[in-house]
Amino acid sequence: MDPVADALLVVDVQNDFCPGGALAVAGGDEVVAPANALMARFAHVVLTQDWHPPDHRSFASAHPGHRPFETVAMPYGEQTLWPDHCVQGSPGAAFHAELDTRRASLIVRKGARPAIDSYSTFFENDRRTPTGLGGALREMGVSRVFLCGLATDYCVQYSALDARRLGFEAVVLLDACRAIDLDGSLAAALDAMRQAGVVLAP
Ligand code: VGL
Ligand code: ZN
Repeated sequence: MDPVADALLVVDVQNDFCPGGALAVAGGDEVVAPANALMARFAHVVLTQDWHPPDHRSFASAHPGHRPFETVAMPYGEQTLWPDHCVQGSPGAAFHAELDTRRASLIVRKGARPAIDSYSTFFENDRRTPTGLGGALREMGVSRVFLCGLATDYCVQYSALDARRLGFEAVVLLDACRAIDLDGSLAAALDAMRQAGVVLAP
Protein backbone atom coordinates (compact mmCIF):
# COMPACT_ATOMS: atom_id res chain seq x y z
CA MET A 1 0.00 0.00 0.00
CA ASP A 2 1.48 3.34 -1.03
CA PRO A 3 -0.07 6.19 0.95
CA VAL A 4 0.33 8.74 -1.83
CA ALA A 5 -0.20 6.68 -4.95
CA ASP A 6 -3.17 4.60 -3.82
CA ALA A 7 -6.79 5.68 -3.51
CA LEU A 8 -9.84 3.78 -2.31
CA LEU A 9 -13.02 4.38 -4.32
CA VAL A 10 -16.15 3.37 -2.43
CA VAL A 11 -18.81 3.15 -5.11
CA ASP A 12 -22.50 3.94 -4.52
CA VAL A 13 -23.04 2.49 -1.04
CA GLN A 14 -26.47 4.10 -0.93
CA ASN A 15 -29.76 3.04 0.60
CA ASP A 16 -31.47 2.38 -2.75
CA PHE A 17 -28.85 -0.28 -3.59
CA CYS A 18 -29.22 -1.98 -0.20
CA PRO A 19 -31.97 -4.41 0.88
CA GLY A 20 -35.28 -2.51 1.06
CA GLY A 21 -34.09 0.06 -1.48
CA ALA A 22 -35.56 0.85 -4.89
CA LEU A 23 -32.85 -1.03 -6.80
CA ALA A 24 -31.72 -3.39 -4.09
CA VAL A 25 -28.61 -5.44 -4.70
CA ALA A 26 -28.65 -8.79 -2.89
CA GLY A 27 -26.40 -8.44 0.16
CA GLY A 28 -25.67 -4.81 -0.72
CA ASP A 29 -25.43 -3.81 2.94
CA GLU A 30 -22.75 -6.48 3.48
CA VAL A 31 -20.17 -4.23 1.81
CA VAL A 32 -20.45 -1.57 4.51
CA ALA A 33 -18.29 -3.26 7.17
CA PRO A 34 -15.46 -4.27 4.81
CA ALA A 35 -15.52 -0.85 3.12
CA ASN A 36 -15.23 0.89 6.49
CA ALA A 37 -12.34 -1.38 7.47
CA LEU A 38 -10.52 -0.70 4.19
CA MET A 39 -10.63 3.07 4.66
CA ALA A 40 -8.11 2.94 7.51
CA ARG A 41 -5.47 1.71 5.07
CA PHE A 42 -5.75 4.60 2.60
CA ALA A 43 -4.71 8.22 2.67
CA HIS A 44 -7.12 9.01 -0.17
CA VAL A 45 -10.71 7.87 0.23
CA VAL A 46 -13.26 8.82 -2.43
CA LEU A 47 -16.97 8.11 -2.10
CA THR A 48 -19.36 8.13 -5.03
CA GLN A 49 -23.10 8.68 -5.16
CA ASP A 50 -25.53 7.89 -7.94
CA TRP A 51 -27.46 11.18 -8.03
CA HIS A 52 -30.36 11.42 -10.47
CA PRO A 53 -32.95 14.14 -11.06
CA PRO A 54 -36.54 12.87 -10.59
CA ASP A 55 -37.23 12.46 -14.33
CA HIS A 56 -33.92 10.86 -15.25
CA ARG A 57 -33.89 9.09 -18.64
CA SER A 58 -32.46 5.89 -17.14
CA PHE A 59 -35.74 5.42 -15.27
CA ALA A 60 -38.29 3.13 -16.92
CA SER A 61 -40.93 5.58 -15.67
CA ALA A 62 -39.59 8.13 -18.19
CA HIS A 63 -40.30 5.73 -21.09
CA PRO A 64 -44.04 5.03 -21.42
CA GLY A 65 -44.67 1.41 -22.40
CA HIS A 66 -41.35 0.20 -21.03
CA ARG A 67 -40.61 -1.61 -17.82
CA PRO A 68 -37.59 -1.75 -15.53
CA PHE A 69 -34.71 -3.91 -16.76
CA GLU A 70 -35.70 -3.59 -20.43
CA THR A 71 -33.18 -2.05 -22.80
CA VAL A 72 -33.78 0.99 -25.03
CA ALA A 73 -31.65 2.82 -27.58
CA MET A 74 -30.38 6.17 -26.38
CA PRO A 75 -28.35 8.63 -28.49
CA TYR A 76 -25.18 7.33 -26.83
CA GLY A 77 -26.06 3.62 -27.18
CA GLU A 78 -28.06 0.93 -25.43
CA GLN A 79 -29.38 1.80 -22.00
CA THR A 80 -30.90 -0.53 -19.43
CA LEU A 81 -33.99 0.99 -17.82
CA TRP A 82 -34.09 0.97 -14.04
CA PRO A 83 -36.70 1.51 -11.38
CA ASP A 84 -36.59 5.12 -10.10
CA HIS A 85 -33.61 5.20 -7.74
CA CYS A 86 -31.13 7.54 -6.05
CA VAL A 87 -33.20 10.65 -6.67
CA GLN A 88 -31.21 13.72 -5.61
CA GLY A 89 -31.79 14.50 -1.95
CA SER A 90 -34.08 11.53 -1.30
CA PRO A 91 -33.46 9.05 1.55
CA GLY A 92 -32.69 6.38 -1.05
CA ALA A 93 -29.82 8.48 -2.41
CA ALA A 94 -28.24 8.90 1.02
CA PHE A 95 -25.25 6.81 2.01
CA HIS A 96 -26.02 3.70 4.07
CA ALA A 97 -26.29 4.99 7.64
CA GLU A 98 -23.37 2.87 8.83
CA LEU A 99 -20.98 3.84 6.04
CA ASP A 100 -18.11 5.80 7.58
CA THR A 101 -17.97 8.99 5.56
CA ARG A 102 -15.54 10.83 7.87
CA ARG A 103 -12.31 9.93 6.07
CA ALA A 104 -13.53 10.77 2.58
CA SER A 105 -11.72 13.71 1.03
CA LEU A 106 -13.84 13.70 -2.09
CA ILE A 107 -17.44 12.77 -2.86
CA VAL A 108 -18.26 12.38 -6.54
CA ARG A 109 -21.88 12.58 -7.63
CA LYS A 110 -22.79 11.20 -11.01
CA GLY A 111 -25.83 10.69 -13.22
CA ALA A 112 -27.11 14.19 -12.53
CA ARG A 113 -27.69 15.12 -16.16
CA PRO A 114 -31.28 14.28 -17.07
CA ALA A 115 -30.57 12.79 -20.50
CA ILE A 116 -27.56 10.61 -19.81
CA ASP A 117 -26.78 7.85 -17.35
CA SER A 118 -23.43 7.46 -15.65
CA TYR A 119 -22.34 4.09 -14.33
CA SER A 120 -18.67 5.03 -14.23
CA THR A 121 -17.35 7.47 -11.67
CA PHE A 122 -14.98 8.77 -14.36
CA PHE A 123 -17.19 9.26 -17.44
CA GLU A 124 -20.88 9.37 -18.19
CA ASN A 125 -22.35 6.60 -20.32
CA ASP A 126 -21.35 8.34 -23.56
CA ARG A 127 -17.86 7.33 -22.33
CA ARG A 128 -16.64 10.87 -23.19
CA THR A 129 -18.10 13.34 -20.71
CA PRO A 130 -15.77 13.37 -17.70
CA THR A 131 -16.89 13.71 -14.08
CA GLY A 132 -13.58 15.30 -13.13
CA LEU A 133 -12.44 12.43 -10.91
CA GLY A 134 -9.59 11.41 -13.23
CA GLY A 135 -8.06 14.89 -13.04
CA ALA A 136 -8.58 15.13 -9.30
CA LEU A 137 -6.80 11.82 -8.68
CA ARG A 138 -3.91 12.84 -10.92
CA GLU A 139 -3.51 16.13 -9.08
CA MET A 140 -3.40 14.20 -5.82
CA GLY A 141 -0.59 12.01 -7.20
CA VAL A 142 -2.70 8.86 -7.33
CA SER A 143 -1.68 6.15 -9.81
CA ARG A 144 -3.57 3.13 -8.46
CA VAL A 145 -7.20 2.84 -7.46
CA PHE A 146 -8.80 0.15 -5.32
CA LEU A 147 -12.53 -0.21 -5.86
CA CYS A 148 -15.30 -1.61 -3.71
CA GLY A 149 -19.05 -1.07 -3.40
CA LEU A 150 -22.12 -1.46 -5.60
CA ALA A 151 -22.71 -2.86 -8.03
CA THR A 152 -19.86 -5.09 -9.20
CA ASP A 153 -21.29 -5.49 -12.70
CA TYR A 154 -22.36 -1.87 -13.26
CA CYS A 155 -20.81 1.09 -11.50
CA VAL A 156 -17.80 -0.78 -10.11
CA GLN A 157 -17.06 -2.44 -13.44
CA TYR A 158 -17.42 0.71 -15.55
CA SER A 159 -15.32 2.68 -13.09
CA ALA A 160 -12.56 0.07 -13.10
CA LEU A 161 -12.53 -0.10 -16.92
CA ASP A 162 -12.36 3.68 -17.21
CA ALA A 163 -9.60 3.81 -14.60
CA ARG A 164 -7.56 1.48 -16.82
CA ARG A 165 -8.42 3.55 -19.89
CA LEU A 166 -7.06 6.62 -18.10
CA GLY A 167 -3.84 4.82 -17.24
CA PHE A 168 -4.46 4.05 -13.57
CA GLU A 169 -3.77 0.65 -12.12
CA ALA A 170 -7.05 -0.78 -10.87
CA VAL A 171 -7.79 -3.41 -8.24
CA VAL A 172 -11.37 -4.55 -7.52
CA LEU A 173 -11.84 -5.89 -4.00
CA LEU A 174 -14.56 -8.45 -4.65
CA ASP A 175 -15.35 -9.31 -1.02
CA ALA A 176 -16.40 -5.70 -0.56
CA CYS A 177 -18.60 -5.64 -3.71
CA ARG A 178 -22.01 -7.10 -4.55
CA ALA A 179 -23.58 -7.54 -8.01
CA ILE A 180 -26.97 -6.96 -9.64
CA ASP A 181 -26.31 -9.89 -12.03
CA LEU A 182 -28.86 -9.26 -14.80
CA ASP A 183 -28.67 -12.05 -17.42
CA GLY A 184 -25.09 -13.06 -16.72
CA SER A 185 -23.86 -9.51 -16.33
CA LEU A 186 -21.59 -10.45 -13.44
CA ALA A 187 -19.65 -13.11 -15.37
CA ALA A 188 -19.36 -10.74 -18.35
CA ALA A 189 -18.12 -7.95 -16.09
CA LEU A 190 -15.46 -10.12 -14.45
CA ASP A 191 -14.27 -11.20 -17.89
CA ALA A 192 -14.15 -7.66 -19.28
CA MET A 193 -12.28 -6.40 -16.23
CA ARG A 194 -9.70 -9.21 -16.41
CA GLN A 195 -9.16 -8.50 -20.11
CA ALA A 196 -8.60 -4.81 -19.41
CA GLY A 197 -5.91 -5.61 -16.88
CA VAL A 198 -8.00 -4.95 -13.78
CA VAL A 199 -6.72 -7.01 -10.85
CA LEU A 200 -9.54 -8.96 -9.21
CA ALA A 201 -8.71 -9.54 -5.57
CA PRO A 202 -10.61 -11.04 -2.65
C1 VGL B 1 -26.01 1.51 -10.70
C2 VGL B 1 -27.68 0.82 -12.10
C3 VGL B 1 -28.18 2.11 -12.19
C4 VGL B 1 -24.82 1.15 -9.86
C5 VGL B 1 -26.48 2.82 -10.80
O1 VGL B 1 -24.48 1.91 -8.93
O2 VGL B 1 -24.22 0.08 -10.12
N1 VGL B 1 -26.61 0.54 -11.36
N2 VGL B 1 -27.55 3.09 -11.53
ZN1 ZN C 1 -28.45 5.02 -11.44
